[in-house]
Amino acid sequence: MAQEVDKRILDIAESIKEMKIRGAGTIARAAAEALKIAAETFKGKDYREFMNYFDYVADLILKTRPTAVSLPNAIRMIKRPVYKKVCETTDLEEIKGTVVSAVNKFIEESKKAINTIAEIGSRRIKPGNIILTHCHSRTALSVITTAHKKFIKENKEGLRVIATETRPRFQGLITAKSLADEGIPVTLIVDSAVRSFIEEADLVIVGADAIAANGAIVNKIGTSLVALAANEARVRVYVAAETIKFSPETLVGALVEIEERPATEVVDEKFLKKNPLIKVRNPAFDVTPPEYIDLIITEKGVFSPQVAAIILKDELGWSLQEYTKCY
Ligand code: RUB
Repeated sequence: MAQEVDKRILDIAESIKEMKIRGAGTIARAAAEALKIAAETFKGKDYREFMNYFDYVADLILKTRPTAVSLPNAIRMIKRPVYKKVCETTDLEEIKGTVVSAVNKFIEESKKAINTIAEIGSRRIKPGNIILTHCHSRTALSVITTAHKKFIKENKEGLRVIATETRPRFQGLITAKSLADEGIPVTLIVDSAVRSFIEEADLVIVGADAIAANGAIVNKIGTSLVALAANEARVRVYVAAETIKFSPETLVGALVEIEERPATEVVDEKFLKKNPLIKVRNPAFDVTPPEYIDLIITEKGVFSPQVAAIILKDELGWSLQEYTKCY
């Protein structure tokens, strides 16, 4: 690689790997930002050299975490107009400008999508509802806080939330703190207490890392158990997710890869050394079958998981076509 990778790009890649940048939507927007930095800091004069650098950075970011499908979707959405531009012109400035505007458009639309989901989702919540959530999904939280603020403004009863702590990385603590900052009372529980508390809840709202063509949801490990308990207790389960969480590859038979993280997130090095016969498994996500999901709330509207394949065809089907490469 003629151009050395910019330090800010390496920092983004490292932060995603180490989960300083985390949550599927945030990862996607950070990936887009890295491509913009690539365009803004490229020092060469040749468009082909730039495109090689651009592809290299895209691959570097893609390899950081495997499950959140919004990451490859974001990269595809940015690559598409850029590759098209390269077929029209060899002017480097124009090509770099296309990267910057594609990234800006992606980030702007993604933020707008979350606000739309919040607005749509909040219509499904009633004053005084108790909502159970798992992990830390900014999309799910935007639905909850939007509904709560609306009720308070209308002098109605606000919401309460039951948040799981979410072992082993404790993202539930971020959830609890950010809801408390919005004035929403939160009860924090250990993950294994979900079945004991589910009957207190009116609704479950979670986010998603990926949505498969059959309507299955891939989200933080434990989500499927929450959904199972909710199903048993006849509590509805809503998934709040941008359409960039739908996985186009699953339309053609691929499975979503479930990230397995280090054992040291669960127990410390000392424990592992002392107990060589104990093997620790640490999958970061699990799959909730469509039967356990009542509704997927997206920026395009609310859908039952059974229509996931249609959403995929309408919104992201193009991404399965090969790019025309003109360099
Ligand atoms: C985060 C997680 C979130 C989804 C959706 O996992 O599972 O529920 O990513 O989040 P991790 P958002 O902490 O391992 O990244 O709605 O913010 O995209």
